[in-house]
Order: sequence, then C-alpha cells, then structure tokens
Amino acid sequence: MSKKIITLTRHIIEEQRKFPEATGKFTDLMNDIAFAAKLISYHTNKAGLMDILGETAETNVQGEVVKKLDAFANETMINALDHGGHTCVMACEEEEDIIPIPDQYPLGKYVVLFDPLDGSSNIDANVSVGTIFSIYTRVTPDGRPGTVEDCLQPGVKQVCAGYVIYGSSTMLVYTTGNGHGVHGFTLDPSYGEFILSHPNIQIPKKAKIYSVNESNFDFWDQSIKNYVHYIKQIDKATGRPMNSRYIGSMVSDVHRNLLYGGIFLYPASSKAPQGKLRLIYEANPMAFIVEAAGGKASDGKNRILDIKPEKLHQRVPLFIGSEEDVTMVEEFIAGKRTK
Ligand code: AHM
Ligand code: MG
Repeated sequence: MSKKIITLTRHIIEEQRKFPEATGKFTDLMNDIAFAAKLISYHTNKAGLMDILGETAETNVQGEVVKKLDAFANETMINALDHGGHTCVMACEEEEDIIPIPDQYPLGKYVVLFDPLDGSSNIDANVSVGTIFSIYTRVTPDGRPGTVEDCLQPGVKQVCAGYVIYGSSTMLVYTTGNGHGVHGFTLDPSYGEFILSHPNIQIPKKAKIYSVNESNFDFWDQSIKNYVHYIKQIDKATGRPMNSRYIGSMVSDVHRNLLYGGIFLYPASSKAPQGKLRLIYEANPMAFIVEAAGGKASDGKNRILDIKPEKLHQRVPLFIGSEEDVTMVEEFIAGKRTK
C-alpha cells in the first residue's frame, strides 16, 4: 500500500471536523491562501527569467521602494482572498488603509492581515523571502464591511497564523493556536500540492543561534549591548558561544530558529525608537506561531500577543524564539542582570 500522504487541504478539513459548528469557510480561506502561495512561489522561482526583478517607481506607505515582486505578491493575495465570501476586510503592509471587500462579493466573518513578501530587499540576491498571514474573527457586526477596528485586535485573538517561505523548496507553516500544533507543509512541484512534511514543530527551549543585525550595535540601549556581548562569550555548559546567523529576512531567520532553536531580535534603537518590524503584519503572526511551538515572543517587557494595536502600521521591538533565551533578554532589559 502506498504511504499516506496528507495534503494541506486534508489537514485543514480534518482539523475543522473537530469543530462541529464549523461552516467550511475557514477551509475555503486557507485554500485561497495556499493558492496565492503557489502563484507567488512560481513567480518567485522564475523571477530571474522574467523581467520581474528590480524596483517599481512607487514607494509604499513605509516610504520604502516597492519591488516588483512585492507588488505582484500583494495583488495576488488580494485577488485570491477578496471574493470567497469568508472575509470582511483585509489589511497589509503594502497598503496605507484597510482593504475592503469589493461590493459585488459576499462578506464573511474573517479578517486577514498579511505581509505579502517579507524580506523583499533580498530578492535580487536570490535569498529566501516569505509571505506572512494572520487571521482573526471580526468584532464588528456581521453583514457590514469590516473596519479598522477588526484589524486592530491584540494578537492573542488570532484564530490562525502562518507563513510561506520561498526557499530551496516552498513551505507553508501554520497554526490555529496553542494546543493545535504548528505544522509545516512542503510544496511538491510535481503535484502542485502542499504535503505535510513537518508535523507538530516544537522549538527547543534553549537557543543555539542568535539572529540580529549587529550593525545597529552603536544605536542600541546598553542593556541590549550587554545581552549580545554576553551570548558571544563561551557558555560553560556547551563550551562555545552562541552561533550567529542573520539572513535579514525574518521569515527565513525565524523558520530556521524554530527548527534548530534560536532567538531573533530586532530591538528598538536610537535610529528606530519603536523598532523596525510591524506589530500586526509581522510580529503578531510570528509570535502566535512561535508560542504554539513552545517558544516565546516579547517586546522586551510585554508579551507581543497581549499588545493592543493602536494603528495599522505600528512598529514594535521584537525578541522571539526559544523560551529561555527570550526570558533572559527580558532580564537584561529589566536591569536584573548585566552579564
Ligand atoms: P520588509 O517587510 O520591508 O521586507 O522588512 C522586514 C525585514 C525583515 O524580514 C527582516 O528581519 C528585517 O527587515 C531586516 O532589517 P535590516 O535590514 O534592518 O536588518
Ligand atoms: Mg515585512
């Protein structure tokens, strides 16, 4: 008999069966995300062959130059999700305001927030990039278009979060939260299906790797300097310092750390007093995934998932990964230790 192959669709259907009240709309939504991911994966893989690499003339709301593939990924996500009747509003890193569902399509109860192509400054160098998504249930009444209020819920209210990494292979990793596990699916290009390859991912409690842009060292608070200095010293237990790995593409950095054990940090600095990463598009979904895998995510003082967002493009300092290490950096920040 052939080996049992579990596709993403089958996995979601089986998970949904545990909830008798489920309508199937969540399954539809996830299938639409998976379809968008396949399109983005296809175009990312052949980006060097098409005239798609390079920059468009536009800048996005963050003032950054929009890469062509960012624009493609953004449109692909919106087009895949706007008509299925599962969603009432979307918002994403590339658009200043919320993205309404066009009038001709039915509204659903879900709210989808996403970063269509995170790490895109690396695209031209063929470095892995990723799509990050976050799903909530609306808080405004059914039947009307969703609002910004639906998008500004604390991360703890997520019903699902995931990312797609376009690397040596394409993987989709998702969770429906604590107790439901974090599951990774690898895209089989011959079937065009995401196949379960990494069931129930658990992040090691102790990190082997730290990931940070150390060129910001001079701009950090003394507590962060102390922490990074500390982890570069020889650890008595292992006989070596922590290993440094920084791709500069958060999905890739966090994905690797999730599998091997690591801490990713993007602290506030005198250059970026709120940090760089966006709370609702980047920090919250990754925090939801890492917590469900047994890790931790903090802004240095507070749990990321407990922060009530005040605006769509809010930035936040981020410390995420193996639990013991995130707790340790919090102790440095609180001044409980300096070495
Ligand atoms: P982006 O959403 O514009 O791609 O920016 C987010 C990216 C993250 O993937 C990555 O961790 C970070 O920016 C890298 O920033 P830096 O170049 O400052 O180290
Ligand atoms: Mg991003």
